[in-house]
Amino acid sequence: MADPKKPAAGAAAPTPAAPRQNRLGLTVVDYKGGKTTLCAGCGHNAISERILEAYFDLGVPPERVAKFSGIGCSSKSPAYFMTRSHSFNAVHGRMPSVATGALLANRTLRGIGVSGDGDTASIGIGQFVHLVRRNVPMVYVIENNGVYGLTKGQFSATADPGSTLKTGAVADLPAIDTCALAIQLGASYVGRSFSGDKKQLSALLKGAIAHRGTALLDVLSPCVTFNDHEGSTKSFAYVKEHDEPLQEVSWVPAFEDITVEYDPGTTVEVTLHDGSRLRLKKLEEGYDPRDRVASLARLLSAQQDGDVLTGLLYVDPQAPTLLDRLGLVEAPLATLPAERTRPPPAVLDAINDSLR
Ligand SMILES: Cc1ncc(C[n+]2csc(CCOP(=O)(O)OP(=O)(O)O)c2C)c(N)n1
Ligand code: SF4
Ligand SMILES: [Mg+2]
Repeated sequence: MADPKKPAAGAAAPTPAAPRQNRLGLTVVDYKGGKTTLCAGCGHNAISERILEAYFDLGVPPERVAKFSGIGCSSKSPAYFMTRSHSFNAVHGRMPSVATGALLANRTLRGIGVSGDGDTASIGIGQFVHLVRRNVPMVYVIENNGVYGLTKGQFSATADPGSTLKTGAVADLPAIDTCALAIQLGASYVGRSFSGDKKQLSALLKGAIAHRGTALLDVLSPCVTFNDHEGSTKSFAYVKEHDEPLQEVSWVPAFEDITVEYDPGTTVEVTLHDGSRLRLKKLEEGYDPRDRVASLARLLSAQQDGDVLTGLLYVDPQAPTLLDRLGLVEAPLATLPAERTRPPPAVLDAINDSLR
């Protein structure tokens, strides 16, 4: 008897389904990067996948995106998504100043920084805090594994006190919570997620891309080679067991009106600057991500209990960005001709006269 799953002899082979296209007519292949050289199972690889899918789904032209990073396994990640975008692999801990300069020079670029917990919270903390307090318009992803993966697993400044290395060394200093720090400094979009939580991370990334100021995402991303053992608080097992989601995050882009099912009494909706919406179904009674003081209090109490609070922790869609504060012209500075950047003689004469 003929096998019903096989085409009959002489029949044409079925045509494979055409790949899904986004609103620009591009397929996900147009958003791919180089082949990863990171360890198999490294959390950073999953984050790269979520990032490229988010830009694809939102229909952002890859050529309009500028990727920035420092040094570390995490900072190698921009090579593994969106080859067609601009990219700058900076010095260890110095990505924020490079990104700030580039985004000031060309305000039409959509910036994304990918950094590590060492790159951001250890060597780069001085640069990080100023990027956040300036509200530089960009997405900033910290791939947080609690160690310096690239240099063989020493503790970083986000390692929780009491956690151990494979060697048995115990972390004895207080951990820096980059989300609490960012909220305290006036950050305008702050979330925490886990590389293994596809749905939550995708929604938070899309919200971050649509946000107009600094959108900080601290993403727990286990280092399978140096920090995925029993004494670690950044291992797959620990995060799965202690993950405390604040809400279920749904994302509605400005260009698509999808009806998301939700229960009115338990949902908060945040409209971002471009008209897209984040719908947050509260799992926790009374949590409002627009309340800065409450978000800090929740973070500190979760920390005390050894829980990993995930979700959208804080958002202020209207906070002025660095570009607003500087009153930058709409045209990118990099494209302005000399006549527009050089003051005319009459202006210089007036300044000189005023100093006489
Ligand atoms: C100025 C400077 N100091 C030290 C180093 C060595 N170094 C390279 S990567 C790294 C830590 C990276 O850790 P993290 O940012 O957490 O990235 P991961 O590898 O864990 O993803 C260090 C200390 C360096 N490259 N440059
Ligand atoms: S050493 Fe750790 S952080 Fe680096 S690629 Fe391997 S698993 Fe990832
Ligand atoms: Mg690290």
